[in-house]
Amino acid sequence: MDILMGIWTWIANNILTQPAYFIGVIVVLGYALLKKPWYDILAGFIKAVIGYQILAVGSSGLTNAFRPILVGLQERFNMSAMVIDPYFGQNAVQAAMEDTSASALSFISGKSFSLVMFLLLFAFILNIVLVALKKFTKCRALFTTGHVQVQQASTAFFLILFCFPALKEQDWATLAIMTILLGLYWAVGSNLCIGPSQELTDGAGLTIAHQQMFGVYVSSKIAGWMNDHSKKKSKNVDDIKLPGFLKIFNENLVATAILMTLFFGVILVILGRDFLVAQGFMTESQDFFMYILTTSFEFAVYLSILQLGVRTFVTELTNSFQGISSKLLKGSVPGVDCAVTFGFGAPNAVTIGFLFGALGQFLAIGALILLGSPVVVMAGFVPLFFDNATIGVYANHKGGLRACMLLPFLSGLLQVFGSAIIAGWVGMAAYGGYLGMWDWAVVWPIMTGVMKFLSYAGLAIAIVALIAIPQIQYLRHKQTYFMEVEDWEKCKEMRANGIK
Ligand code: ASC
Repeated sequence: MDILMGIWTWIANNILTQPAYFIGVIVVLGYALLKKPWYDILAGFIKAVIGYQILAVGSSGLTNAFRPILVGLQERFNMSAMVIDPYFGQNAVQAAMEDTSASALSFISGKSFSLVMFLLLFAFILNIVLVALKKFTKCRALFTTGHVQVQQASTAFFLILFCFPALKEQDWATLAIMTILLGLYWAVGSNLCIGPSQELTDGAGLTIAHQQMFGVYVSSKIAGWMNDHSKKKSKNVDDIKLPGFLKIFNENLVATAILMTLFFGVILVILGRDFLVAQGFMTESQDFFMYILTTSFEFAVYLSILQLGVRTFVTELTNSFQGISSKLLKGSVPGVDCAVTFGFGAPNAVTIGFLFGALGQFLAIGALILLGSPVVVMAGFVPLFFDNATIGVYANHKGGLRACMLLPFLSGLLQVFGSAIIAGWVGMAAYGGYLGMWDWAVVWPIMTGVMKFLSYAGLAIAIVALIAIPQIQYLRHKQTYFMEVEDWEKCKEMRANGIK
């Protein structure tokens, strides 16, 4: 038993929760199934792992550089606010588990975090089973983003125990319920995004496995609807050619750098030089203006790194996954980090999505403060950027600039209001953080509400609703549903000829 435990801990820590190696292992397995020579397998492994590591440098570079700046706002104004960010959310769950004080939340206090890791494993196995049974379940996507799975498993653990506190001492029953809900959410959510992702990438054969899957699907549908029902179509961000001096904005690096200098410039000026020095952001001898410029430009730097990472590993993943989808899990696609989509859509849609999401979030935060809400939210960088930029990319693809502004803006509002309501209600706000991404500010709060008020009937409703989603998708596209992942060119052709 000890040996098995040791193996599981090693796999969990080194592969399952490390997307770079997870993807690397998938590439090795895929190429091996395709009977490629060993040196191709090795090269594929290296490119996949390094590509993902490059992506992670870009993404964590962005997060590490800009998260403290946003959180700084809270300290600067002595606000007691809950930060909406997946890492803060995970810490909040851990803190609630470890809290044994008088004010601790009884349903979660004293639970061990290792249960969360078991939940992750079981839910992932369920995801595989659902895909293996795709003939019946209609689920075609596998969740591979381990770091996100840890954050989600923590939050789901908290929310579900909140709904069923009587289960606190019955670990197996709790884990069974949680596994079903979370495993279904992973399989169904990533499956939902296959259609929009195949359209966006023109058949790269991947989908998103992240924290805004329902958000992306809904936004993509609304964007398409806006496009179909408006007399004047909104142009794709890529096709907008600005005149005169504005044409410098046509270039992504320039646009990002200028817009971010304005955006973070204002925030840094509000924070003030003294605060930044005192907090260790900059040194006493540094020039304030040059500091603002360098910091803001870093945004464009990390974004470029991120896109390079995507280019490095996507081809390997797509090619090797054919081995898995033809031999092991027939007709399946890998679900990957949402940042992968930044390598496909219009580059400026990333920036526009981020900025309009920020507008929505800041307005919503202002409203919470003005209304005297008991829970005040602080914008976290990860939802602000990764959710809204991703939604921007998909919205732009289906509905052009107008959708690329509107849908991230709405997302910003939902992220703040949804998180404030759920985290205030379940008690996570007291521990300083909540996951805060779209699905966790909208979909999970709804499921939590239904389960808290209707108990096991609510649980049944949530499970049936999740199971029904891919079935409905299938019924609406019976003839091309599986073709969508098996032969994208043929699928496009059939759909162009009106075959559903
Ligand atoms: C998350 C999370 C991250 C980022 C990253 C985006 O939700 O935990 O580190 O988004 O996955 O690339």
